Amino acid sequence: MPEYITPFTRQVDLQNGTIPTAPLVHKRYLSDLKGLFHDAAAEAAMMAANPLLYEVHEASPDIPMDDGQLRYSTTVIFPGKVGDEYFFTKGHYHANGSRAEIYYGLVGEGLLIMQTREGEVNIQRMTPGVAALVPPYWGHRTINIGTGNFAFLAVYPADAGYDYGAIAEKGFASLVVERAGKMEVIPNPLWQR
Ligand code: S6P
Ligand code: ZN
Repeated sequence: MPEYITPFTRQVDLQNGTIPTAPLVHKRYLSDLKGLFHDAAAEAAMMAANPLLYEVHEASPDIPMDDGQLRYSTTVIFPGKVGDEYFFTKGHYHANGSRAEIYYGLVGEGLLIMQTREGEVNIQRMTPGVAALVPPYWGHRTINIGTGNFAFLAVYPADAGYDYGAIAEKGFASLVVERAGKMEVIPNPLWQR
């Protein structure tokens, strides 16, 4: 007999993207993303205030990390910038690189930036109702380019895992910044393959 998981549902709040009954909520502050924003001086200047950049509401943290199991969560990124760069998530590859993921836009306006380990970049716009596929082996980060919260649902294999190292070290080949009041995607001058 297989080991059965008891089915369950959780309400997702479509006003703000939270899961009010989530058993686990991660809060990520600027200090958790130290060194990731391209303007180091702007980052240092904001560090004393240490704003909350985003929350991850984990619907199913107890689902075992076994082949075939799924987990889901919502991510709520608050609006703001470090220098001219919009608030974003840390970004990761899946430690188990062959694992894909689905994102579904819930609230606000964002971008999903993806990158292969060879440096190919792909950027998709995320708004409420947009479903995005993160295929296997693509690193991924989300960015709030709006003036309110940006939130999305993520569904992913429980054994996907997280590899934050490569992105923490090298970042993405493109940066998303605001110039003269408009969103722009520019090459990351520090990026090397
Ligand atoms: C998990 C999925 C998301 C992110 C979340 C925060 O595979 O991609 O739930 O974990 O959006 O991003 P990060 O990069 O801080 O884990
Ligand atoms: Zn992921």
